Amino acid sequence: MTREWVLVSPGRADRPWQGQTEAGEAAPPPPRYDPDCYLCPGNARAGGARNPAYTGSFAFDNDYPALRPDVADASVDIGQAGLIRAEAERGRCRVICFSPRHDLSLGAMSQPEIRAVLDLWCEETLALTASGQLRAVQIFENRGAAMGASNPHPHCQIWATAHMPNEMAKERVAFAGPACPLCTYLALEHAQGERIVFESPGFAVIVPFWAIWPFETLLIPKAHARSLPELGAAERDELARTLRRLARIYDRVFSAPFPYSMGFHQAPASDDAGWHLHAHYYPPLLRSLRVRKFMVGFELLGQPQRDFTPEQAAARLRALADEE
Ligand code: H2U
Repeated sequence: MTREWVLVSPGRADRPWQGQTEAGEAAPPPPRYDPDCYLCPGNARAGGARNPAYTGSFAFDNDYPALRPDVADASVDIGQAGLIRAEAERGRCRVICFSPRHDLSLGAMSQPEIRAVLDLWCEETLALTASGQLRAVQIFENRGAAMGASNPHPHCQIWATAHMPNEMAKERVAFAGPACPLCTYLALEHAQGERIVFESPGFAVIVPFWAIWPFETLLIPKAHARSLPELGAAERDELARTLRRLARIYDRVFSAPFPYSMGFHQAPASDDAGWHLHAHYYPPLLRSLRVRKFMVGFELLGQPQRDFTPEQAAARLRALADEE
């Protein structure tokens, strides 16, 4: 998809480890309501606003947005060399609480509750692009302190930008055609079967052949939908079940809440390239709850390297899948 190589070195996970371990992920479960949480219903946020006594999912403008809508066009290219080049960026940042409950996660929420979150993602996607000013809508969840989540209350963020972010720009090249790479890829994965974690009539969860992170997965709708709002009611129900099922598998890998960053790549507004909606899950853990994969030395200076094969990761995740 991005025309980059990954070095696969099965067996390296056996090497001794005396380095950093993660602390705190296996902390005691949080309470249902935390009076000090800035995301719980009725509580004051750090920015001064107060949350309503919401009973389902709840969206608000990020009080510390990285992007603002009211930015004038501007660009510089010092010496016209393309090296010291900048463009003004406009956008909006939203925060979505999945549930009023402080102690839940997508894996612990019911399918109808997740479906409601999904409907809110669709509404937000349409609302953020309605004015024609913003094109790319990035929905993402940072889960767990190891992935920089600022608070255990189940939530995600949405950043919508006028320009295409780098990762989407790379994928856009692959989606420019003529054939859809994800439709082709799904057919190849079905033929091989080795990297599929689980599937339902409408969705497949795969450890992609090009996975970088140890337990990285790709969630793909089998039908060629371009964006979340394009999914019909039955597909949304099924996607909600899929999100729940995958979250539960991850939490079984090390018998504890599994940190990750996940997010959807959907067609930018008014884009005519052949996008195929999908979600990436990037979990950082390698050997245990306490030992993560570091993307350092060779990964930073050369290319990503993984310590066991995507087929091994898929087999491990597949063994933890249930019918839920
Ligand atoms: P993360 O846990 O992924 O950082 O998301 C939480 C977001 O919530 C974060 O971007 C915002 C932070 O800016 N936030 C508010 O908008 N209001 C608050 O009162 C605290 C946190």
